[in-house]
Amino acid sequence: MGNYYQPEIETMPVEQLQKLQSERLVEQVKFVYDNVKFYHEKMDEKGVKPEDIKGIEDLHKLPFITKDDLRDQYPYGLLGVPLSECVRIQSTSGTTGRRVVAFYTQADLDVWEDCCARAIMAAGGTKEDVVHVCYGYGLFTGGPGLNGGSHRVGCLTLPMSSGNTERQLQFMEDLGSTILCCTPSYAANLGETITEKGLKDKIKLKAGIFGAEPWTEEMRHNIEETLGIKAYDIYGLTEISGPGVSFECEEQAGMHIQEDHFIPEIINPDTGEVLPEGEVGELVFTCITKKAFPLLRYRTRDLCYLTRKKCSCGRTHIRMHKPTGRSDDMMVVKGVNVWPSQIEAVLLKQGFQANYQIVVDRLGNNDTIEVQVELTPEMVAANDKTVAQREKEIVAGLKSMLGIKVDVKVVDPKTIVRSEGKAVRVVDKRNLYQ
Ligand code: DLL
Repeated sequence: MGNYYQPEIETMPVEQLQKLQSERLVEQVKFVYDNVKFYHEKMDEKGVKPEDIKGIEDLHKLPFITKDDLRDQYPYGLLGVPLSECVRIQSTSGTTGRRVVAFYTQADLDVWEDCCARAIMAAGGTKEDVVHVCYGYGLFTGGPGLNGGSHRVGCLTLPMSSGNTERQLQFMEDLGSTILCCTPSYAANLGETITEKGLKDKIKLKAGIFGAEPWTEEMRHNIEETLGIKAYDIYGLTEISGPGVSFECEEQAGMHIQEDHFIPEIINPDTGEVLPEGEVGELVFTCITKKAFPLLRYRTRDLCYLTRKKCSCGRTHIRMHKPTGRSDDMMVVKGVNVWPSQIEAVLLKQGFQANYQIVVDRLGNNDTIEVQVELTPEMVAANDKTVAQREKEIVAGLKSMLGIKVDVKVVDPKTIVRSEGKAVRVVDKRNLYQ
């Protein structure tokens, strides 16, 4: 058993927490300076010595590290310990050609699993629960992270991995799964099949822990309704360990960042300036306990804001608001910044589900953007509006949200490919011409 159950740390008064962070930061900066040549040189270049970092108030003096740095240092350039001390790697999918390999010592794995255990407990998990993990296993951190966390809490753990929806539902029914862990898009997909097959009464789920991709409040309500559960958000990234960097409590009002391990900052992505609490900007993390892959001031590219407002759950750890997308997810279409999450919000508000795809292309010198979205079975049954009427309403909703004309095609149910892991929402064909 790990030492995840530490209410005294999760509810520690903020001054005490910050003192702990300062002590850990000072130690970590020295460790990194002495053991990672890359940081040593980067800090020297900036004229910062480990003794200049006396506490969290000096964090801003350290240089940033970016995904490009990770790629340049691939595979071993950022190791803080000899390779013989490492026991595991995990990796990002590398869909944009930027594969990142993260390393873990056994102690790093223990911390990561403790973080996931805290998230499961915050969602009401106890050793009486049956945790159904259908995040992917393997290099992706989702499956191994939640699996490890579930073991620590002592839950019966079903290492289902992704895909094979029939089998997922069979196990869910036969073994009485109570907590579902997967991407929100797969949860929606499962919910759809459960409704179709009339299985809702046979399913015992009470909670879901969903993350790895952005999802809207509207999508949360849909999932909660179709599965009859409370849906909790969980956030993390491979570079910083995996899922569990932050998680929602019963308030479902932002995710508590596990500040005894990770110090967050929000910066202006263009200037690097640190922004005050409450302002939206790029999330940056400094790991203060990790040893094999010890990142300081890592720029995540995720956009969100932080709040230290008191939470009724009693946890004092700062909360991050749902990332609205990544700064590099943003598309510039017809000269306007467009985030897929904005389009999703419009569709869900009009009663559609998150079964949609955005296709961006270029015709001559002009961008084109088309949103394809499926009719829901309820819409087909109600038959109260024509497809043309629905398309018109979406075009108007998107125009008022984005300020540009978007082509819309409403298609039949089940015609858009379902995702089993992270959903592919955007097909940007313009890249083909570059
Ligand atoms: O997605 C880790 C994870 C697994 C998190 C399972 C939660 C649950 P990566 O594949 O490295 O790691 O992708 C990290 O996914 O920088 C965000 O852009 C996005 N992301 C992760 N969680 C959320 C979330 C995992 N709850 C990248 N909301 C991050 C929005 C999320 N975006």
